[in-house]
Amino acid sequence: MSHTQRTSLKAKVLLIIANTRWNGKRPFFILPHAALLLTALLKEDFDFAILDANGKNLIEEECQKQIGEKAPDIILLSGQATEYWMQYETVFRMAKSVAPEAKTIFGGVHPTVMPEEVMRDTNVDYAFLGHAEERVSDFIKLVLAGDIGRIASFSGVAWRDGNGKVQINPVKSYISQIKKLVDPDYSVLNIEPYLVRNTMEYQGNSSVRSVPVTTSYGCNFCATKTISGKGIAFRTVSSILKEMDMLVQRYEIKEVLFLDDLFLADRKRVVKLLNAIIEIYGFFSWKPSSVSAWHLDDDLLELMKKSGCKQITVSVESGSQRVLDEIIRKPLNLKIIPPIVKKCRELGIAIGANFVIGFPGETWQDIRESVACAEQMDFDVVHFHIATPLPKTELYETARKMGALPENFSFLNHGGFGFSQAFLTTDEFTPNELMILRAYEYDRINFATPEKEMRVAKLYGKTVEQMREHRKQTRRKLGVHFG
Ligand code: B12
Repeated sequence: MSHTQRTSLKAKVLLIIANTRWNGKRPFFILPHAALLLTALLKEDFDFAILDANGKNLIEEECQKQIGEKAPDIILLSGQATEYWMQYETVFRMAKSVAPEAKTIFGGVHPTVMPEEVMRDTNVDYAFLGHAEERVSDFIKLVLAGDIGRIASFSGVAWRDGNGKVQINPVKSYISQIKKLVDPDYSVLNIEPYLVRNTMEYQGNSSVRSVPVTTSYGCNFCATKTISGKGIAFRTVSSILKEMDMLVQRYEIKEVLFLDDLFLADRKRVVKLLNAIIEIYGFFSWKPSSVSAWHLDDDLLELMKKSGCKQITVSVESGSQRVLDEIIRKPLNLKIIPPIVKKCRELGIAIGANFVIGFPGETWQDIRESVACAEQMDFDVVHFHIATPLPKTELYETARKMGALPENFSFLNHGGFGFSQAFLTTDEFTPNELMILRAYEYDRINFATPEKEMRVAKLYGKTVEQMREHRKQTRRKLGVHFG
């Protein structure tokens, strides 16, 4: 359709959500919060649409066809994790082949931490770094107007100058510095495909209609200093309740997942939210993602239970106090964990724990201490992860300086970067040792007795037989039990 035939005078902006299953990757099926915020930020100014290849499970050809049919002026893509970089490249290749005139803008975590690399792909016209609030609409207008002069001084974008040379304007502000957070807008994305995830392959497993609600932005670990700065932006209780109410009324949601890792960080806000949930719903099933143990105490756990919390996962990371203190500098005293487990048992809140093995500087003995801790503390389920040197993290820099990364290491490795892969070799461990240990200790600890086997199966809403098959695949593929 030519521009003159259009009914709307507004420019057509199309946000594409890549299909996580492309390129043989594990499926990832969590409602993308960024898409809801971009809707709120763009739908008034533009003719805004979303092409959700993930929710609709579109094959590449179908996605490409639909991009062509929509004839957008601007194509947006959000990249939350470097692990999925191949799918992002696929989207831009498709976009340029059927809509060569459209300008492509790549935002989200991946372009924020790796702008040089993503701009090597000439199908990406612009990388957008950092938060979108108070910026994205203005930027799209500049792109539509071809105003290179103002783009050149727009902070937090990567672009090409008249000679085709990539220029990167550093990020000047973070999400905690903006004046007002926007509420997620559900009016354009069809969220139905994301509501039930009752399989073990998808994160945020749930057998009832459930949805993640993000309540804060920022974090203290990982690549977050590059992405969100040091501050934290908390949504207000009334904004969260408004979203929950809409989800219940319109989508008959039965459970909410609070997946932001800072959900409990502001005690006052959590207490206010949970009391309001009790007042409004009496009881509403909810689960947080991983929580920091030091935010928990008996009073809070009781309130959490009363309001509907079914399950928590504590991020212990290491069972070696030395590793916590000296290597990851996490302010966690392991002594506080057993009383929390005890209280959760008393209240009937299921408690899982996350451990990370394979940090640079960690000894084999430290790793064995983590395994022993995971076993002795009697969690309902434990997960072992392998330290991943993500781009723009201290972990990556330390590993590089130690010579722990392979010579040909690349984040953009076709063989796979990310989940359940080990990369570091030190005097103490090799990638293979870590992957074998992880898969077998997961199996040994979680399924030690018939009672434990049933407990874990129940937690996942699976039968013991289904669980056994999952375990077999986990062992056979050393943890890569999907795809
Ligand atoms: C909550 C969270 C999750 C939740 C997801 C919840 C959800 N509904 O999406 C869960 C627990 C499921 C999760 C899973 C994973 N996560 Co996570 N997660 C986070 C966390 C803590 C916050 C993310 C978030 O919701 N932010 C709020 C949203 C709105 O922000 P945003 O996506 O960045 O979007 C803003 C801007 O980037 C921008 N923007 C985004 N897209 C676009 C697009 C355009 C065109 C434009 C202009 C702007 C724009 O606008 C938005 C509003 O300002 C971040 C840490 C962080 N501070 O970012 C890690 C983080 C993103 N996760 C990370 C990882 C590694 C993962 C996993 C791969 C872990 C794993 N091994 O399984 C998976 C895979 C996720 C996937 N497939 O995308 C890493 C990614 C690092 C990297 N380089 O890859 C981070 C940065 C943490 C870290 N370790 O450093 N995660």
